Amino acid sequence: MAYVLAGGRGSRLFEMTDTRAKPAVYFGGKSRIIDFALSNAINSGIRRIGVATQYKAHSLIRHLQRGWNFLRPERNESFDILPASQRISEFQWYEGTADAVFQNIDIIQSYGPEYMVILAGDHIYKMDYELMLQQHVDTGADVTVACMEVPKAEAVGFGVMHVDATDRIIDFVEKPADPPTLPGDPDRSLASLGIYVFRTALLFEQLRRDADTAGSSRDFGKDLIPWLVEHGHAQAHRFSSSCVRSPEEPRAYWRDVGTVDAYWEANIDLTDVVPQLDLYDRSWPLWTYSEITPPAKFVHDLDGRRGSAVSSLVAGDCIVSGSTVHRSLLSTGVRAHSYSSIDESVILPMTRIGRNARLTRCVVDAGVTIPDGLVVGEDPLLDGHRFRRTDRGICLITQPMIDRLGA
Ligand code: ADQ
Ligand code: ADP
Repeated sequence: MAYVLAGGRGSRLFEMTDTRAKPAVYFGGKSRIIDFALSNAINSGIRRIGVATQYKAHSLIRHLQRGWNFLRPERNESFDILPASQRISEFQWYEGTADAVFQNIDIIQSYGPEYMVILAGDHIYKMDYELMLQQHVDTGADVTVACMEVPKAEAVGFGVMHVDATDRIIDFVEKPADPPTLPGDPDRSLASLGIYVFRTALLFEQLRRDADTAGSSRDFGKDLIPWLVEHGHAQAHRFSSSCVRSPEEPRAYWRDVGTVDAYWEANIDLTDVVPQLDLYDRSWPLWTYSEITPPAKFVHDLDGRRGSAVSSLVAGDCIVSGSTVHRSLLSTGVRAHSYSSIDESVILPMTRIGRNARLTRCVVDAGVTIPDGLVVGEDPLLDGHRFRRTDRGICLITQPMIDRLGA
């Protein structure tokens, strides 16, 4: 059974997660972030899935209900949405990630899975969990933790480990201020991806032990994993060597799109001629909920000069009418009107871009109406006053920010 943790807020995405949890944030024109972990589970052959939700879960739950309800109990499959619902006590929401599993032990038990794959619902990656599961069975470890080498500077945001020659984890620290580095390489660290495989019985035993431990924050990275490293057998699973069955897969791809810059970049990367993340790989399809939409349409302006999109991804129900789109991503239902231009921008669903607008290096939230003539990305000072502008000069635009322009 795959158990997806989807309750975290993702506060570094600012206004994009004001009304929705990070796993529900749109990504790649047609999908939401959580679709990547769920697609990995389906593509790895897993047909029992639970998703724990908590923070601002409405649009996430709606998406899961619409898109992921195809698993059928009569075929021994299951799909459960598990919102924090004070099942253990009326004073207790999900405390940490481990608690989000602990509070649903009885529901998991009713399916009797032998192994559990615990995942985070907020990363963009392709991974064959079956390979990790096989390694877990082969090594006989108590827990297997997926890991990847990252630059030391980035490792501060991860659980960081030391391994021995057999990749057994001998030390684990959660989000260290000064991350330990790889032997012989002072610039790189081995980071946990927050993906764990356990035998279910052992996981339950550990969750109960941890629940009885005073002072525990009930978290995998802070409590359970460090305890098992010290008292049991924790094994590392190298992500880079495990990606996907398809031999054509160029390189392992894993991204935390937790900041506006990283989110923008990962989306814009998809417009490369040969992107690292291949959404067109039929051996590893990205499953999602998708509305029934008419095809994207391109109409030229009165001069017959504009009305095109190049090096861009354009979803269904978009109409590019007399405007120019370059290195951008238009999600479902975007309308771009005459004489406007969109460059290196991520436009989320149901956005309207008025005439003569010019958007450069923007992320435009779902449903925003960009007024006629608005120019963003050309005057850093003005942009910084009006929108959320990052150090890299990316502007996040939401409807309340647009409404304030008129005030
Ligand atoms: P973080 O990602 O910082 O570190 P956390 O904020 O706990 O850990 O989030 C993990 C996942 O659980 C996210 O998908 C989040 O949405 C979800 N989540 C958080 N709190 C939850 C709750 N109360 N209920 C349900 N779901 C919840 C973790 C590990 C690190 C590892 C990184 C890799 O702790 O060791 O390096 O993931 O990104
Ligand atoms: P998404 O764009 O992720 O599909 P929605 O925009 O429909 O989601 O809304 C996400 C959640 O936030 C929903 O629960 C919705 O009811 C709520 N929401 C949306 N806009 C507002 C708002 N202006 N004020 C308060 N809640 C809102």
